[in-house]
Amino acid sequence: KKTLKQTLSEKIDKQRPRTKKLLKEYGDVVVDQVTIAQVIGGMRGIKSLVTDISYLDPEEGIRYRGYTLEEVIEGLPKPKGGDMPYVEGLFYLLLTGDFPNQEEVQQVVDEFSKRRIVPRFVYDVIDSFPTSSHPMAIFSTAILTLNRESVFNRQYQAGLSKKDYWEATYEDALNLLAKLPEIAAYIYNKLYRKGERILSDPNLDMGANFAQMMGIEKPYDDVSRLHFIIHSDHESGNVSAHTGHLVASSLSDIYLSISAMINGLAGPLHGLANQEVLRWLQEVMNKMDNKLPSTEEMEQFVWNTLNSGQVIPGFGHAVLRKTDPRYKLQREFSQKHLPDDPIFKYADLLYKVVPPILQKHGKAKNPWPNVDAQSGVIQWHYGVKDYDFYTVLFGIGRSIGICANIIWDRALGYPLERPKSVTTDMLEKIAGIK
Ligand code: NMX
Ligand code: MLT
Repeated sequence: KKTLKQTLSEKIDKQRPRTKKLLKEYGDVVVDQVTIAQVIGGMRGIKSLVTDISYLDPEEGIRYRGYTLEEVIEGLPKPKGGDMPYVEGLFYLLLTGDFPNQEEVQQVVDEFSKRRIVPRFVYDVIDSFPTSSHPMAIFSTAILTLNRESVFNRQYQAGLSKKDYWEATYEDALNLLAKLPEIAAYIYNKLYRKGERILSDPNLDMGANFAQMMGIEKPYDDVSRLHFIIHSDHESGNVSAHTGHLVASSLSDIYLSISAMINGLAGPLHGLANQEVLRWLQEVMNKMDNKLPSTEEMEQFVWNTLNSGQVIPGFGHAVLRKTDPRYKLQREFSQKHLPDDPIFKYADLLYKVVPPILQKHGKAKNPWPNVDAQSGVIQWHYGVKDYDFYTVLFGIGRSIGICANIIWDRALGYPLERPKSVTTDMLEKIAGIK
């Protein structure tokens, strides 16, 4: 039976000539034009990156390897007794474009299990952080600390050939992904449970193992699987994916690249928004003495936030122009599993109230909720109430997609990323002002 690495190797051999042909024979074909608004405005919309792992349509939302999230969840094998698929199967799909069968998934589960033990020095570094530190800073540092383990670095120093870069990167990626749930749970227990530690079980899949280490009963295994799967990839231009790609393009190893992307994810306009949603909701709940506000009262809270110059976390998007399908999936999950949860009711009220207000406010190009408006609600319900931790969960998921992307970057020989900058003077000349 073929391993994931063998299957991937065949896919890479097939893909390399396609990229080579585009580059050699069609390199001069124009893909996009760039306006001054895009240059000043965070490069919004410029088609300047390539990935086959996922594509984000503004209206429809994300597809992984051409499949909607529903199709991915439907098509991937599920562990016995689970409603959500193996996260390891998603990694197989993102890397190869194929849905694995049960046996192929089990191979990946076993690979992860073998590689999950975290070296002592990583725990020592985590232990040395003050407990008032943000978990994302600890998470990023713990990942960085693992850089000394890099197979890629070792082989590069020994004279690795370019065509083999991806294989060493693949080893690093698996070694890191297998350890992330262990590292995250350790940070959680250190910060919020006085260091009480529940060990992992080598016989469990990633989602179940994470639930076990968090000490949370079913269906938190499915919650974790769903969470990691829907957060894994969002094409290449988002801050975390782009950072991972950029840093890896200088041949920094997986640990340096993933640590860097985690730092981008930790910003409130990106992944940290899921923490911000809960913080904002808690403020509203405190003001309301935990009573559900009326529609008018909620509208007033939203306007107060906007009028004080802040954004409404969990709403808006740089690409999406409709409700995020990741939001919808989590809302459906909440309707099924926690319909009476007070925080869910609050979040649902926001779904009704915020979009028309943002439309009236007239600034946000997309008034609809994004993934972060729901994810914390589910975590809260299952007892993970320390919302500072939520972005770490996002980070585990996102690492899966970015690792898959970096492996392919190396396989296709994508070069160092180095766009060109201009000065304001130059822009004024281009605009005809000077
Ligand atoms: N609340 C208030 N104002 C908003 C919001 C919002 N949710 N979304 C956008 N705007 C404002 C934005 O600040 C900007 O204002 P200004 O002209 O004063 O600079 C204006 O509307 C135009 O912004 P857009 O072009 O619609 O959005 P952009 O592509 O620049 O940014 C986000 C996208 C996601 C950063 C923005 O919508 C936002 O700040 N949302 C809230 C934070 C959030 O939920 N982030 C998570 C995104 C998903 N993720 O996980 O990464
Ligand atoms: C993401 O998942 O990365 C966010 O939705 C942000 C983005 O796509 O820009």
